[in-house]
Amino acid sequence: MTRVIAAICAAVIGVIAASSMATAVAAPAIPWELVDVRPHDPRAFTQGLVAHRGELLESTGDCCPQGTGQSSIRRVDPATGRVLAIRYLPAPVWAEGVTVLRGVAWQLTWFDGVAYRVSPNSLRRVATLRYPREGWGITTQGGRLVASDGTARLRWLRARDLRVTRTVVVRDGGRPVDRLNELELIGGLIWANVWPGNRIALIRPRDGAVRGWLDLSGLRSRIAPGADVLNGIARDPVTGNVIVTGKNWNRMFVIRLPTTPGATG
Ligand SMILES: [Ca+2]
Repeated sequence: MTRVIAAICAAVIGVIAASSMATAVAAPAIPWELVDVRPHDPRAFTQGLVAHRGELLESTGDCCPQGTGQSSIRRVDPATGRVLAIRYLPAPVWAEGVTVLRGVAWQLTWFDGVAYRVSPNSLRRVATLRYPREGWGITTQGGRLVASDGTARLRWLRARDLRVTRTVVVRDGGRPVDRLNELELIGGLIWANVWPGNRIALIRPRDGAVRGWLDLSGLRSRIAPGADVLNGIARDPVTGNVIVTGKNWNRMFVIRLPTTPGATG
């Protein structure tokens, strides 16, 4: 009997060990290909980027002598980088991520305690909602807004009142991935810039597991020196390619992945 119990214990320990080894494995690097290089306004201290009706919506934060001194939201031609329309936010509001849910744009602020509901056409603010935490990146998933706050945490929010309906901690191999910033839902995975750096985590929404990493440090040699960090991810709904840029980058880049990790594995 004792031997049977010992065998059962050994088996259980083995399963636990195998399980913890599986969760401890860090996500792999994912290869990417450069498809196109396009102009980008180097005065834009980019905080968020999203495609909408054939254009890009871009949110910029107030920063730095080379910036405009004011946060903005803009409509941008994705082919030429030309700013088609721009609306500035009153100083000292520091704008952050932007996304579109059911035809309505949402723009976060860093530490102003509010989020804006915005018309994506006129760029006018149509409502100001309380947002009691730091705003960093924002995207959508499953009919909800999903926001980062500079930690490893992602929050799902219902659009009506920005109430938090779900929270996950993003982990790679069991370790929290801190400083998640700009977000984009692509192929069922949430892509997240990790600030400050050149890497993007591909995150499974169900449990926050990182499924792969993009290392975009190779793009830095293609932009004007002195620019700030990578920040800005938008999926082109027509081609399925991804547009990335950065804070004060003079270029934006169209990339594609030859293979993508699944969201369900
Ligand atoms: Ca985005």
